[in-house]
Amino acid sequence: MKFTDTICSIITGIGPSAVSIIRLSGEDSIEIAGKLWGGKREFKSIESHRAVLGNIVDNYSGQLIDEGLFIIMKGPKSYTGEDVVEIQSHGSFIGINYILELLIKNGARHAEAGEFTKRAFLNGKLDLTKAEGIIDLIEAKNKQGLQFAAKTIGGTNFSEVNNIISNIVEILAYLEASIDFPEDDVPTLSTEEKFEKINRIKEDLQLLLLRSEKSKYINEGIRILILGEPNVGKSSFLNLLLNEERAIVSDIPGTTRDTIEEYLTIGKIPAKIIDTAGIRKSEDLIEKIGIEKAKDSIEKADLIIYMIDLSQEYFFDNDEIFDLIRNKNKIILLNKIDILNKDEEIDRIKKHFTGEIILPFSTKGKRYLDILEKEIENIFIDSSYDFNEGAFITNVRQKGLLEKAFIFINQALNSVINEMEDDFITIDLYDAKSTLEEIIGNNVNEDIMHEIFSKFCIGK
Ligand SMILES: Nc1nc2c(ncn2[C@@H]2O[C@H](COP(=O)(O)OP(=O)(O)OP(=O)(O)O)[C@@H](O)[C@H]2O)c(=O)[nH]1
Ligand SMILES: [Mg+2]
Repeated sequence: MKFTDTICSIITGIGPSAVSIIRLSGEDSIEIAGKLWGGKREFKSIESHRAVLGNIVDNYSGQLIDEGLFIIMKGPKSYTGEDVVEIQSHGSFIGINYILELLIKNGARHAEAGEFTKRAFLNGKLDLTKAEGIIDLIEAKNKQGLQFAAKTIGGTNFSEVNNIISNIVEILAYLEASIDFPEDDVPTLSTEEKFEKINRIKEDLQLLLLRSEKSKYINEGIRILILGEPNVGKSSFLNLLLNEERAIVSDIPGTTRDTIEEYLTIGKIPAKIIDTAGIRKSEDLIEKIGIEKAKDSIEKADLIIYMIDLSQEYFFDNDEIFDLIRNKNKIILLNKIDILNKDEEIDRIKKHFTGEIILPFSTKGKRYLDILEKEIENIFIDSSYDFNEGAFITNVRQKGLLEKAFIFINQALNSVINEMEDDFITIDLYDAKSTLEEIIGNNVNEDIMHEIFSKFCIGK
């Protein structure tokens, strides 16, 4: 696709730094960057993909701005597929803005968020899975997420989806031939062959969906809600996880008044953790926090950490809070074991909460953290699963389309089983095909494209 305008933007972080990079992309990028070039050689004669040092000069006033490296990358061998120039200057806020203003004065336009990558996509330099992989890589919250994203950029997801599309096309070719030329001697598929071929596609999709499900929490993270009576150590627990004094801790019950939310990583899992005001059993829970609000945050949570203060006697007679979380993933922490380590009391609580994960704990020191982290990972990640093998579709948009394609394939398979006419089978196969094509970006509309690329940061 040919764009007539040339866009520019800083592509490194903003703020004082050793080096910043400004990128220009478009037909006139060499011409425009050349206006600021204060080096010895004629700018246009510089070889592609070669870094050359020269002055950066204001072509209107003649003022010297900085010294920098200029790199011309002639299309199509560039990020966007267009002629690109990158200027590496010192990372001065004033200097960078000066250069950008000049580029604009000389005919460039400031790039919108994601516009470089959008051009790369429209010029066929990358498909949508790779484009979305770039966002995931930039935003990766841990090494595993980074690895998924890097593989996506490497093309793993693209090729697995593309293979399935090719397999669908192959069956369609057979079916169409027998529909269009029923009298002729074209090769046809028996019901068994149709079943076998379409079933293989179903299995391929199932595998992709399974991998996507297995990696869900690694990618999307979890919400952890800390609940318990006042003074049991909820805020101390939050602080211990964060390794900082984030929440106020005191021995006065009712210290935390509102919820406190923070982000952290537990093992492989990114998590949002929410500390709450203690819930007093003696008081009317409904009045205290508003049942709807409590239910809402409980419902949204993937894991409840329910804390009990071992140094106080725990009364079971009024398990209102517990009733609310009965059906949730939860871990019960018997806190303050450093003060009181009484086996009978622990046994008594364990007996009451049979079937629950119950861990002795103390927020004084880190010695109980490892076990807790393992338990959390066990709940959300299948540790026996090999996360290195194959494609992991982690993007929510792509996952939704996979599910949709799976339904179409299932319908096609049912048509085969019920020995319906080939017409019925092909309709669903075509729908499955175009749904999968949307994943890699072969037939996405402008709105979807806008939505995807607007998620990028400026300069990407
Ligand atoms: N010995 C001991 N004291 C603890 C432990 N955890 C918390 N405490 C103490 O218990 C008191 C209450 O701790 P917080 O973390 O404020 O408890 P909370 O559950 O957030 O209390 P509220 O916000 O009032 O609901 C403080 O004096 C803490 O120092 C622990 O594991 N061992
Ligand atoms: Mg608190």
